[in-house]
Amino acid sequence: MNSDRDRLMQRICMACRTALGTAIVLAIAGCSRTEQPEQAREDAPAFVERINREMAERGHELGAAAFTYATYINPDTEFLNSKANERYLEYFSNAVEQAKAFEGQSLDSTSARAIKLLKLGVSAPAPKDPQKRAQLSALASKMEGMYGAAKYCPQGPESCKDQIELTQTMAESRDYEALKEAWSGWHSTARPMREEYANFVELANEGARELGFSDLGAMWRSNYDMQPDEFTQEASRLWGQVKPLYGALHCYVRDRLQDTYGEDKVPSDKPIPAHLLGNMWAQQWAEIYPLVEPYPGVSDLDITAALKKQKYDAVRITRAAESFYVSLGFPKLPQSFWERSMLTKPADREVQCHASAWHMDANEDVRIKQCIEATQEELMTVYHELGHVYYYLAYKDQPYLFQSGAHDGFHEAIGDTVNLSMTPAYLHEIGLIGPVKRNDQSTINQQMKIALDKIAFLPFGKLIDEWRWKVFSGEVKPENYNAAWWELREQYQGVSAPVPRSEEDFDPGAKYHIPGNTPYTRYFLSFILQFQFHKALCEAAGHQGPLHECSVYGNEEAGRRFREMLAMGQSQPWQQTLEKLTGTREMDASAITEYFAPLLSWLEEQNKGKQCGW
Ligand code: X8Z
Ligand code: ZN
Repeated sequence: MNSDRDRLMQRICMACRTALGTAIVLAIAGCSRTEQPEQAREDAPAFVERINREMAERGHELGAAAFTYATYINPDTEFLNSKANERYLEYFSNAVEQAKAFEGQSLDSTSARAIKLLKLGVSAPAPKDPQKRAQLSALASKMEGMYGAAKYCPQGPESCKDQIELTQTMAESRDYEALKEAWSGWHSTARPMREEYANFVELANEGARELGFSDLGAMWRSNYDMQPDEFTQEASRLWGQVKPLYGALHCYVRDRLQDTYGEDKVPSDKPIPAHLLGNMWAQQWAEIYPLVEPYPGVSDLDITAALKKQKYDAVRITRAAESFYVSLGFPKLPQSFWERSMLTKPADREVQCHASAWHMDANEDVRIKQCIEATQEELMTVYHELGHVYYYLAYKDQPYLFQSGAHDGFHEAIGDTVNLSMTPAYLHEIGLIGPVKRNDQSTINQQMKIALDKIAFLPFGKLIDEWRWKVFSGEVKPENYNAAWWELREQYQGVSAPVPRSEEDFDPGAKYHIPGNTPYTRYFLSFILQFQFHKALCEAAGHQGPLHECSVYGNEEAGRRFREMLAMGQSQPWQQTLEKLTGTREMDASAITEYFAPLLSWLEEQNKGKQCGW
């Protein structure tokens, strides 16, 4: 999972002890006029100070239960995780209740911000009713485990394939039918989650309403230092800015897939069948690079082959990522990181393989959990996860309620910003590819490879929460879950289901962040922001020349500026934090457009006279 969600979970946890304390104190207060409850005497700074302390402690407890569950899925850890969550949620409800004492008062700005963030501190708030809270926690825990342990077993238990194997088929196979089977097989594993999910939505929505939000989607949209409706507009505006880039890529890729699979399988003017793009969710397409390579034979960009040839294992990959951050002046990872992280998939137990970074103790106990394989995709993901880890370490001295990304898109963008500096020159420097020939053709090849991840992702990043926002608001009801999902997939991504779908299916549940209840707009924002960060860091490093050639590897000044931003955490509105690094207060697609300028004009040339769109 990602960092912020962990943080949210941690925040949920932390509320417990105070909750109990409060309950007792208030009871005493009720029967004695002379004794004032401790909290009643607290001013806002003292309240915030106490909550910060308590939450850090409770977050530690929840984090321990959640990490244990994620790295050893079984009925006992599911139960313990659910109980820990329940306790955290109880604390959280009580803390929010206590914070109401300060409503309408004029507070110092730090306390006011902390109290506002406290209220937004969980991704699924529970109703006050203890029974419903228990149900919500149990459902969340159960869905997480179902996803982690899911397998497709076409012919009995001997034939089972897990997500890693099916993902590999999606990446490597070029056989239409084999791809279709892997796709359908994995998606069939989500069917049993449908009912749980619908119940979960009911309960979490009720919790959000009790907190004063119109539904859980509105609560999620409230964490961006602007009104939730404004944020919806903002996200649409950004999508509008990048939509033409996606349209151009889609048009070219569809054409090339037609060359591979034939016009009957990939018709012009129609959405692309979702199983042909090298990825289970068609979210990032780099795996089909060999099918769409603009100038075959011009450049060697096969990092996966190099990793395998050089016998890179999980630790060595993680050390390589650490070295990048250290080159920017970040510290070495603490010894406990190496001792407590899960870097490979254990052979003897079920785990949640979806990569995640963890901040266990609000201090230096940081970890990642990933089933690292020697592939380019996994390599990039390790650098991504360490971005979260270095954010945690950079803001560890902030009060607990400010220990978060400036907004959640910032958290997701740190490691990806580093990914943008992993240029052919850098990869050559660390010995993963041969010397770099820099010419127009190799530039287009290189840009294509990156665009298959970065541009292809944008509509996917946008639509996941569009679906959830509709689900939470009640616009999409359980009986339309799947149809609404495919409507958005077609509309935004221009992809279609490879086999007929019905409301027996629950395709959203086949994507980790739905059963994991991790908000997803963060990634959409990140994929725009990371180019803004990259540009700012390149300027700080004094880079001359096109943006796509810049790597800040080894540049201390860029590192200093980066750390300065990370250290602020969520202590001030993100606009201020963004301005400090980039000079602007707005998220904006001009940097991503600048970065891909060579590819874009090339694509326009290729697409001339073609029927683009779907
Ligand atoms: O979930 C992730 C990270 C963990 S925060 C591996 N990502 C999204 C996804 O895989 O769907 C990174 C890119 C988008
Ligand atoms: Zn992440």
